[in-house]
Amino acid sequence: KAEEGVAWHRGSCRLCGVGCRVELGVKDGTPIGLRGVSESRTNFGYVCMKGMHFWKCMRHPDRLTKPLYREKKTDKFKEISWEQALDIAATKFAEAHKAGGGKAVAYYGSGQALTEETYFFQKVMRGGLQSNNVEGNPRLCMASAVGGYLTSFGADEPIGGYSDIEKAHCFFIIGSNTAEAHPVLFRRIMRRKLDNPNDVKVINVDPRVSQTSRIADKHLQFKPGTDLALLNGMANVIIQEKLYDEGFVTTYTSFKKGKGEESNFDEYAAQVAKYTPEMVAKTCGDAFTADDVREVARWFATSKGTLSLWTMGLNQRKQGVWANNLMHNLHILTGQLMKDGADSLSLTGQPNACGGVREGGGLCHILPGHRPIEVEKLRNQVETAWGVPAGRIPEKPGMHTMAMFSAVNEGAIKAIWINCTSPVQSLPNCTLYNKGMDREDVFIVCTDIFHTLTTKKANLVLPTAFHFEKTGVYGCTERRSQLTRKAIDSPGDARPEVWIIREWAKKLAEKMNDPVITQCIKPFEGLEEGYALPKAIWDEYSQKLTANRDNDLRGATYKVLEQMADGVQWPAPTEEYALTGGTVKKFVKGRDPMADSESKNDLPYQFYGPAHPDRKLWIWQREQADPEEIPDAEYPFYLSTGRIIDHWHTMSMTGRVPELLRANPYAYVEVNPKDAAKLGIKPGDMVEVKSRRGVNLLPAKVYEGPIEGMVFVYWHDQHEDRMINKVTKDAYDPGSKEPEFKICAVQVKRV
Ligand code: MGD
Ligand code: SF4
Repeated sequence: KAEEGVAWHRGSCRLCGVGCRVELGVKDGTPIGLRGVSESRTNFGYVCMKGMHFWKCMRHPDRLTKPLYREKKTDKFKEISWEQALDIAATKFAEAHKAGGGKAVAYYGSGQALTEETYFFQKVMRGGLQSNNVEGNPRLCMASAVGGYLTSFGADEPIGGYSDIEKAHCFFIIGSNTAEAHPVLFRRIMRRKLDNPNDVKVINVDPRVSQTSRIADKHLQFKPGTDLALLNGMANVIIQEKLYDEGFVTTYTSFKKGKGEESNFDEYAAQVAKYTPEMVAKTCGDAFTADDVREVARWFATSKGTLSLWTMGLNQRKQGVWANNLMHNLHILTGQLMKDGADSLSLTGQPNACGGVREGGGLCHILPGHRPIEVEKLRNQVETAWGVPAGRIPEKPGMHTMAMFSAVNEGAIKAIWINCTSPVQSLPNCTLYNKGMDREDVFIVCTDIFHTLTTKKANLVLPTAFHFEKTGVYGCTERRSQLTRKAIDSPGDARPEVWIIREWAKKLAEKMNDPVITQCIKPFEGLEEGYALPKAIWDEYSQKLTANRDNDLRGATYKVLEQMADGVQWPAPTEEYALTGGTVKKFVKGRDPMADSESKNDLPYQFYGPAHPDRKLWIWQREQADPEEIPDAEYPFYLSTGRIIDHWHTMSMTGRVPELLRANPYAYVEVNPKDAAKLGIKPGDMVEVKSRRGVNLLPAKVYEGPIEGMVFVYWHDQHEDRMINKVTKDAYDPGSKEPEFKICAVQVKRV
């Protein structure tokens, strides 16, 4: 009876990179609930707590419903019309451009924006405003994984996907609390282990014992920042005990060192030889033994299929790309890659970091279709597709995230558009990087569904449509595109971003008297915003800019995506092929159409990734190196930060859902019982966590989670006293430019 009159609309979940298939129930135009669908091959009907509840944001009374403006950041916001709002946004960006060209304007986006939104924003920025200052929060999240895949595999692509879970015999979970950050995927891993307790091993490698460790046969805990030694040590055992796959290595592997100089197997074996199990155990803090290193190396190498999974524990590091390389090394060395149940799979944090930002051109150094910006031929391909003059896109990459907000601090960026993210809270060492946002000579536009700590620093706040209030595509960890169609109207005057971008660009073209900007939006003129407009944007991107690229999506048209309830895995060059579900195992002839069409020899595997001219997988020599900041006498503890199951990032959404807020209302600091005893800290005591950059005041949870000498804080809380990014460090990986959120040094004391 309760279901009477309820229409269920298919789509994907709004939160996290798992990409669960869901259905939104709508009755009389109002959302009434969200459910999983048992026939889904992605989540088998399961959804997690936060996934189940995000629909409650849709009719939340705090939703932004009118454009808001203030000339000065000290003024109060006033409601204005869309006409006025877009005129102001265009005037300010035109003025900034006049003053400083493309370098003075910027777009800072999100791995939660739809692909159509990211693609369209970067088109107007690059083709229209001639600016490569196009960035987004995936820089804080996935950039090291991109660097790792490109340098190890030659393409920003893993080989397999979720279907390997049910075939894996060994899980190597490192730097990932999968149980809380990717809960529905973890359920599949747990099920595999419970159904095959003796045949499946789970190894968890993490400085903190988490919910994920509970199913582990072996948990290796280590001093933060020492895991590069462990990964090299495992490679050493595998070589010493001749557990590597000689045939695979000989046929498919090259060896590299430094910045890409040639090396060979013997040199590599000699480099890792110093990482003896005994040396590794000591370097990692003596929380495990040399025999543990030997044992996990053997499990890894000899299982019938080893699947490694990781996220921010490897990525958010000063040596993030190297850590990713070392992970891939183990898979290449042992051949634990191409067979079912084996893969080296970096889990994505957000629902559309893969698909939207990485593939759609949402970072300062890449154009759509994984095209590096410096390559003239690739820039010209994009210019031709857009019908803009050759040379329109600047040849140099724009500013990466940390450089972008430093330029805001200096007033060098004069107008910035922040979409679907809240950098005031999510940047490391945020007090420093927030300063510039208060400058009156920096104009800030925010597009969001709610007020956030960032909208509070804006001049112009534009209310946007939320998930299921607009149409578009997300891409999840396993490179699967899924369409969510508009199912309900947005509240008040909130509009989809694609409409906002088009109308803004129209005014920009007028104010700058630039017909090339008009050209950028010409294919989308007059289209209705709920479906026709995003469809036209998707068509342009997928048909013109992914053709014959490693993320070829030409077959994943809206028509096909509407039929394929679980979406389509790329590459999928034709509709006919996309209707089979797409590519489940990449680089394998007969299973990946690109491997067939790009085939250069009789070998079964074709590593066609554009970054490796020799079409081989590369094993890298990478040494253990310290993080940027390590504890000393003054700041004697490691601090690490991460997610908790009930909340999403800045909590701007999940903090407004009573069920989720009640479950975890505020951040706390986890302290190891041995440290707590030394410091006289009891459960619930208020504790000061202080670094060289800032301080937090947090209740203590005394818990055998973090290794001795380390404390852990989840980063979602917005309260001034508990915003841990005031404390974290802004050091970043020199290659990926991803910040080291996972490690810094702090003082910890009871107050
Ligand atoms: P979110 O809360 O995801 O955080 O950090 P942010 O991106 O800053 O912000 C998303 C915003 O989008 C919210 O304000 C939400 O209201 C808004 N929104 C929701 N739907 C829509 C929509 O349809 N359109 C628009 N325009 N807006 C919408 C994430 C970042 O934080 C990331 S990706 C990582 S991986 C980092 N992780 C991390 C960590 O592990 N530790 C610490 N200490 N800091 C971290 N910061 C990083
Ligand atoms: Fe949504 Fe991720 Fe939860 Fe699935 S696991 S329901 S995608 S938040």
